[in-house]
Amino acid sequence: MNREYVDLRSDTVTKPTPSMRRAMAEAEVGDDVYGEDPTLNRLQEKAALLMGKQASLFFPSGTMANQTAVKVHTLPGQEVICEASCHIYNFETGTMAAFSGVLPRLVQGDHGVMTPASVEEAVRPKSYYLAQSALLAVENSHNLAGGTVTSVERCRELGAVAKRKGLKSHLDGARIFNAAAALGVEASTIAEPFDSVMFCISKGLGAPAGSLLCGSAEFIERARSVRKMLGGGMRQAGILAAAGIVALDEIRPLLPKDHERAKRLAECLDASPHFEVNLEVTRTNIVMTHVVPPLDAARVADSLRGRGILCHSLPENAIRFVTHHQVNDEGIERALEALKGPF
Ligand code: TLP
Repeated sequence: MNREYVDLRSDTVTKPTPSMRRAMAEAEVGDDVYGEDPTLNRLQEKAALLMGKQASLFFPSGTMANQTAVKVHTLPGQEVICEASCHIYNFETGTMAAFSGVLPRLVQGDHGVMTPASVEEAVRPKSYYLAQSALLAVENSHNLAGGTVTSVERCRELGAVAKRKGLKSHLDGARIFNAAAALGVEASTIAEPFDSVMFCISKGLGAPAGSLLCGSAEFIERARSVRKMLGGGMRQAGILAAAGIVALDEIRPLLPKDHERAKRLAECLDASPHFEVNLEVTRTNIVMTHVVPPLDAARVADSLRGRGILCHSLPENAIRFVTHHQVNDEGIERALEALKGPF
């Protein structure tokens, strides 16, 4: 990618820092399929501690970790209750159906946030002829809704409904540290009501690859065999884990700065006649903007590319901008200049 671009397509575009590269080069490694990679074991211990769970397991991607959780928590023919615009259903290529043989039961959230009542309503009554509800999946922060955050209280209420109704619960916390920074709490407080949680080191934290699935020791043992089934046992993966440890130590504290930059972008966009942003729910590093017709989101994104700014246009005339530690204040100002148009 040309150095001149300000890349706001996603926080997944972040490249390893020199400090990560050094840690990767020097990492002590072993065969993780034998459980013998000391650096990977260190990352897994750290992840479990940060999430307040007994154990954790390293995966090459968030998708594999999420779908492993679905597989472990469900049986074929059962249902997963999830928010209508969640990643696990919309962007993971139908894996819950293809791999776990389960049905999604969608609940419409308010900017991605479900109510306990709507979840309770979606739970199927016990019956031999109905697909049985097995799992509640929550996403925090919520990507497609614009990086929106579910409060700690709401997480507790959702976890409580799942428990009361006999469902397992999983948190897609790909960006849980963004949610934690926005809420001013520890990530473990957000994860506490859920049986399992997945977080990514490859997004705003900036590591080159990897996600951690965390839960009880028994859950993680079952997840280990599902991961192997998927070909996700990676041998000397300590090379990647080393970058993940640096990401957690050095980049995690920078997330509030990404949020400030996203806020500046959101406020300027909303002040423009061409864009609308819900400023109230824009609290993390994702800015979802509605493009005001007759302007067309895809055309605007194309035109921005021509001016060195990369972003994603989405259905419903929306554009997503994602801030991360490799776009500084100057990058944001360049984006704002380009966003003045004309388009
Ligand atoms: N999100 C990506 C794209 O897939 C949309 C992005 O650019 O934001 N959960 C959530 C909430 C995610 O946002 C993502 C990736 C995943 C899971 C999957 O992670 P990966 O890409 O590692 O499989």
